[in-house]
Amino acid sequence: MKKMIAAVVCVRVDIIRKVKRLLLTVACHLLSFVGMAQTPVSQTCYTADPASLVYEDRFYIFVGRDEAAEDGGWFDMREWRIYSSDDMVNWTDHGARLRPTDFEWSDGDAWASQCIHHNGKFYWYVSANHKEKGGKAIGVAVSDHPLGPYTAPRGTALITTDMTPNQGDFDDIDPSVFVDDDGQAYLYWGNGKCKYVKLNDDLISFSDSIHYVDVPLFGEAPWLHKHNGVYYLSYSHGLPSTIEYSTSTSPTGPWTHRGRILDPVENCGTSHQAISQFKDRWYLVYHNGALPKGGNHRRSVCVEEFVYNADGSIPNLTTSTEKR
Ligand code: FUB
Repeated sequence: MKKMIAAVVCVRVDIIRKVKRLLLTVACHLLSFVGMAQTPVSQTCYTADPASLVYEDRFYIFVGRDEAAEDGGWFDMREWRIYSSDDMVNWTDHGARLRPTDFEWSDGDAWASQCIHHNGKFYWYVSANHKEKGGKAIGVAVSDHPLGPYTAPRGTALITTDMTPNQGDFDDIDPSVFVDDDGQAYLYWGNGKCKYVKLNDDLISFSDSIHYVDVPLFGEAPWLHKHNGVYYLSYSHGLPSTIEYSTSTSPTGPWTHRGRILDPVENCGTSHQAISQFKDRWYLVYHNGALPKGGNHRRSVCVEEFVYNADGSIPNLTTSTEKR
């Protein structure tokens, strides 16, 4: 009798699971039918620190994967992943494409990254632990295709903690590279203080000295983009973090604070954003902690479309888990 009851329970659990799966699939199809984004972009793993890249009619998002346990008190990040879409509704999960251990100098912590396309190659800048020098460092991997394979062209990191002394273990994080119309590339990064260097033409080295930039309310996560000839530097501020931005007539400043793009996000202290134009529309990608069992170290990357105000300012965006 006990065996029969157990068998019936098993069959019912199985049916419930199948119905749930079916409902989820139908919901996803309905969302795509009415033109709504699947957001968060990944529903199957936690993702953070998005960086966008537009290439050949596809919108790519490069992220770090959050693998902390539900009660985990700190980041557990071991890989960088890529997602892409050609309609901002349906997303392809390309899986893990780079790991800290792909860099000779690193032994872990896949913190924020950004990939850019320049002169036919893809340069993926990352922040990760430096196993000998300590602290976080910034390195670069290169590929002929946005999805890789990526290889590290130098045996060493590009930026290490000894180059920016006395600022703590996390000051060399969150790389963001911007190539201006004249071909000059700028690497921005930092926590606490915002820094930049002009990169050499090879994009994997620099001869410039490191500049410390005065950016109002700067916390971390710099992202530089250009719109109608104006340079926009967005970044996170405070904890729980907001996303603020400043503008300038030059990629090196001086920077004038223009406003707040995002209030603190749902269920997560940090905030990290990227901004790109795709098919004549502008998108902000960011993370929150809104997925079930999500939180500070189990974040989720989302997308929000926005329209510049008439004066070129970026509106304060009401983010949503339901619309793009
Ligand atoms: O994901 C680890 C760190 O948290 C990033 O480098 C910061 O931008 C913050 O999001």
